[in-house]
Amino acid sequence: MVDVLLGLQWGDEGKGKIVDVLAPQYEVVARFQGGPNAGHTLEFDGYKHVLHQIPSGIFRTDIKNIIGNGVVLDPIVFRKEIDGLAKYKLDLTRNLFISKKASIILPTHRLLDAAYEQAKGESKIGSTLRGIGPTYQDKVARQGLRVGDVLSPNFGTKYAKLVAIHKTTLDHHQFDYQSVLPQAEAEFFEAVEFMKQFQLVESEYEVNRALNAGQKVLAEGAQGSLLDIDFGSYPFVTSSNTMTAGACTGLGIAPRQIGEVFGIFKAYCTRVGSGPFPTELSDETGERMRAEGREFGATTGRPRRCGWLDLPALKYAIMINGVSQLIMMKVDVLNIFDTINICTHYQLPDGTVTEQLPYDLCDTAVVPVYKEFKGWKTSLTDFHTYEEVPTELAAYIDFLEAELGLPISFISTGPDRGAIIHRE
Ligand code: 2SA
Ligand code: MG
Repeated sequence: MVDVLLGLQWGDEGKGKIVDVLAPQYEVVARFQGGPNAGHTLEFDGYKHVLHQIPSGIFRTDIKNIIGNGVVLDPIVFRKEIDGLAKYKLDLTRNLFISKKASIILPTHRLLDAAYEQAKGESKIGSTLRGIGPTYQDKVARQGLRVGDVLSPNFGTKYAKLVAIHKTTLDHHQFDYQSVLPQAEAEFFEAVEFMKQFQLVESEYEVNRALNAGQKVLAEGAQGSLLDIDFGSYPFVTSSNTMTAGACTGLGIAPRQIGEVFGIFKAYCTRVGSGPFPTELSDETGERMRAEGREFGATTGRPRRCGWLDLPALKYAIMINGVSQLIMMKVDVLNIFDTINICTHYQLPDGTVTEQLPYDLCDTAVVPVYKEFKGWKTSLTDFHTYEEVPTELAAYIDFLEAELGLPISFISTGPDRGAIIHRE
């Protein structure tokens, strides 16, 4: 079976840590969407390492790591990531596989990302400027380059053809590329050569062969469900399907192969970039949350917007993903608060109270309806079982499980590998 692990909010739920905890149970860990916009932070043995495109199983040498066809891969970032892993002495040419069908991010895709954002002005998406949107655009327009193309003698020609199209658009936006492109292109072609030493494969065969041999596969999501291209707060979304269904198309597996769906959420909410965020706290409480939770982007270093847990949004994410087990992260960040809020409903401008996400969330000022909980006001580092946790925290967890109709299997109480309560 393929188990899927994904974020139920706007990303940064702590997927990196959980993949690392779960990884030993799997023979294969695969990324199925997104690209260098992701930042999965792993902390272990005093190291802190951020992965962007490489699957989080990479530190376990007996696991096969796959970058699937649904991913958009930047060869320059890839090379830097591999160089950054050198100190761990892993043999990456052996256990890292890249789908030939994955899309390639060109230097001009990054420039287009910046040009489009600049043109949007006030209404910009707040993209990570990694070229994600323009690369998926070319994929859907059937003119993109794929990893397998680098092996073709025509790669240079294909590249030049696409870049010519990009330059027309950049010219239209009066966006300067002359000063940066030659340098970036030289780096790009070197990185493409570098990439060829890895196993470029038809990864759908790798994954399905593993499944037929009875091996367990973990599909590792990036970003979060509320950034999904179809179901997120469009247009303030990323350009891929971040939901469970994306694992099928992004790896080439049948829906009936999906086993457990692990849904990760933080005990509060954060969002980077623009777009609606009903429970956002633009006050001192929000600032304390950001400081306590060290809420700054792992890829861009941007401060994250912070707010209380949003149940209507969480229930929506659980619904579209078919979540079977919940994992709650960073509950220790709430240690400092006297009272803790959970948004149970939204009040719409006409006074209606609803649990449903409005279609026009981007244009509707919804007012969150909160239920207040007493804080536990104590460090959680010494608690390793649910039975031991403070009664206030137990009440908080019980309420969530009852509301969400699912068990919370793991509760993370700190950044380290060991700071986790596992409920059998
Ligand atoms: P893009 O670059 O086209 O995917 O941006 C579109 C929107 O998606 C958001 N987005 C993210 N939100 C949270 N975390 C992400 N990854 C990095 C991380 C973020 C960082 O894991 O820390 O370091 O800033 C991520 N990637 C994309 C983005 O903010 C836009 O709202
Ligand atoms: Mg992240």
